[in-house]
Amino acid sequence: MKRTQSESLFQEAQQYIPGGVNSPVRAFKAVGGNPLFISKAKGPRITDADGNEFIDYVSSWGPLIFGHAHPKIVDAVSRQAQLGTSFGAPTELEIELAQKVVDAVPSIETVRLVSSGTEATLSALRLARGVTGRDKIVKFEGCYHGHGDSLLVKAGSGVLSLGLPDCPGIVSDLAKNTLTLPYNDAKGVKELFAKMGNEIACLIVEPIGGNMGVVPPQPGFLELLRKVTAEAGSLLIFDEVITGFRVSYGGAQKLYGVSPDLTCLGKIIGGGLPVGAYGGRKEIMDHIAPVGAVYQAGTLSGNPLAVTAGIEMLNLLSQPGVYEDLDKKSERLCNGYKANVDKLGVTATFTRVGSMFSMFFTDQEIISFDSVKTSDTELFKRYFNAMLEEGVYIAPSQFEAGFMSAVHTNDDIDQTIAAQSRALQKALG
Ligand code: KE4
Repeated sequence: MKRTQSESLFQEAQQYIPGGVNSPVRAFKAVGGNPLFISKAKGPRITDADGNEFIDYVSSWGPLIFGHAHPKIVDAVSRQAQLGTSFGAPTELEIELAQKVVDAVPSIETVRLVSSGTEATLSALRLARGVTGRDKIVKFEGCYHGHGDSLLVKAGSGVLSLGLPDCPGIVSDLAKNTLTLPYNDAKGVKELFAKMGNEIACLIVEPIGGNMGVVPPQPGFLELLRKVTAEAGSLLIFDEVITGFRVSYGGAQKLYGVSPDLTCLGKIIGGGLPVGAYGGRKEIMDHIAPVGAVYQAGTLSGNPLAVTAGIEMLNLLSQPGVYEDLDKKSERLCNGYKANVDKLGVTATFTRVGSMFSMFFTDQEIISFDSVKTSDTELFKRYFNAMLEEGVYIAPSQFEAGFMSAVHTNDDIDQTIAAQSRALQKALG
């Protein structure tokens, strides 16, 4: 596969941008080689700077559930651009998107728009601490909630230990207020809240793990989180930046019937442009400035172009049958993968919730970050590069999710299944 253009662009990019990328996971560090520079994309396919075309299952890490450059989104954004790109003043468009989110997501009565998932989660944490007057927060190993300081924290020695900075620059006095548990660890959750529930401002969780690869909640896990946080007077925050409008029009909270106190959104609600959001009951959200005293602001929050893309995306997703179709397509792909794996005698475990899915090169049941870490990442590295050679673009890490779009056709899927069989054989050597 010709990569000369991407290679030279990568050399040039590194002169001006740290690591040549504006987000670390794009650098292909986990899979070797240098990143492909993408020049265009349409529907389920992307084309790199060397003209190589790929069937895409990264979907820009989740936002493009209706594929790349969807005409309804492009036309609407182009029209809005003619009317102005940013005013720093309220617009009718923001009311329209906010109303769609409020109508769709069961636990959201009012919502604040921001410009990224990270902004959404760090604002929600500040709000929870402001409302409860407490400092401690709880998160789960393997869940990623953006790069806010309180969230770039790794588990200390014991399960109930205080957090430690997960990278330089995180103040240890802040990190120690972040408590970390294994995902799906019901016993640990009960022990922690029994021990110090009244000190905990909030618990933040991806209701379906998407940043370890896809790790679904065990039956009863989300209900337990709802119970113990309510009993402790702590806020339950669902980070639905990936799952929001991905696994159902009302997100994971609709799918599983568990209502958090605050919900963080991003990705899909921006339709491929920068939008994040956090929302919840009005009594909580009214603590946010200018109504309340918890400060949060943003020059481009509710940006007209980004909000227009988000509105069009939610219009597309609200059509009847969309999620049933996404589920059927994703099942077709994963069943094809499973058939390939079985035929070749490869050890692999699959996870899927709707149109987010993963294949792990392990025989372990996938319930936590520890179980995911048993995967053969060397085999994944060979598999990833073989898939590229076969024209299929998957996430450049075993610990990321795969995404189906509404515009992948059965033919695209069958081509992918055939390509994956060849890629597996190459990877197995
Ligand atoms: P952003 O700040 O990247 O918009 O959102 C942060 C975030 C928050 N919560 C969840 C559950 C997320 O998955 C993310 C971001 N996801 C990663 C990859 N899974 C984005 C890719 C990247 O970092 O470049």
